[in-house]
This record gives sequence, C-alpha cells and structure tokens, in this order.
Amino acid sequence: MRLGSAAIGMSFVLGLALAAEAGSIADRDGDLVPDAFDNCVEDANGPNQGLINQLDTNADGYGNWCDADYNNDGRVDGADFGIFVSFFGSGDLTADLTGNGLFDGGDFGRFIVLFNQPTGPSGLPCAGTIPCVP
Ligand SMILES: [Ca+2]
Ligand SMILES: [Ca+2]
Ligand SMILES: [Ca+2]
Ligand SMILES: [Ca+2]
Repeated sequence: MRLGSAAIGMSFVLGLALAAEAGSIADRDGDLVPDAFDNCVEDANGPNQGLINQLDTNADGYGNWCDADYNNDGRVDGADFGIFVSFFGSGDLTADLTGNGLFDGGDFGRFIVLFNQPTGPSGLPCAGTIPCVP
C-alpha cells in the first residue's frame, strides 16, 4: 500500500513536469529565441547558431537567414535574384544570408533554399515595416 501511494505520488510529479513542459514558451525551431521574438520563427537562427543570431541587416523584422526578399514584396523570386547578383562585389551585406560577414558561396546556397518561398515567417508583429521596432 505504501509502495502504491509512492508510485501514485511519482506519477503525479511526473504529470506536473510534463504539464510545465507543454506550457513552456513556444520555440518552434529550437534556437532558444521564443517564437514571439524570433525574426525567423521556423528557421533556427538563435544564439545556438553562431553569427547569424537574429541578424537583420535591412531591419525589416525578417532575419537575414530567412530573408532573401530584397524588393520586400513578400516573396523570393527572380526579381530578388537579380538584386542578389547585383550585391556581388558591392560590399552591401544585406545579402549576407549566413551572417558570416561575407557575401559568398554560402549565401548563394542559402538563396537557392529560400527561392520561390514566402519571406520569413517572422514572429515579430512589426515584420514587414522598416525599421521594425518591436
Ligand atoms: Ca525560435
Ligand atoms: Ca529562428
Ligand atoms: Ca531582413
Ligand atoms: Ca521579392
């Protein structure tokens, strides 16, 4: 009997722990930045991802990691590719998608991943306005 109530007590504690976990702050991409503050809510670009951490060069509320929409029309398409190419050799790091401070082949690889996709998504309510001030 004592063992039984101990087991019930244990499962109660476990249940509480699981409930706390379920109610914890949402972080869909697991990058340690809660969804409501994450400028790429579905792509990991937080402090555990190194230099790209929430970097948003053009301050539109979409992090560089998920923002290859250079003409800000909400979609990454051929027009953005033209702008992307024009950044080569310009020193403009708006197109530094990987956040390493260089405009290089890694950014091209990332652009291909983002191509034909909507911008973001971002968890910031001000996303899409420049500057995005939370
Ligand atoms: Ca996150
Ligand atoms: Ca993120
Ligand atoms: Ca941006
Ligand atoms: Ca675009």
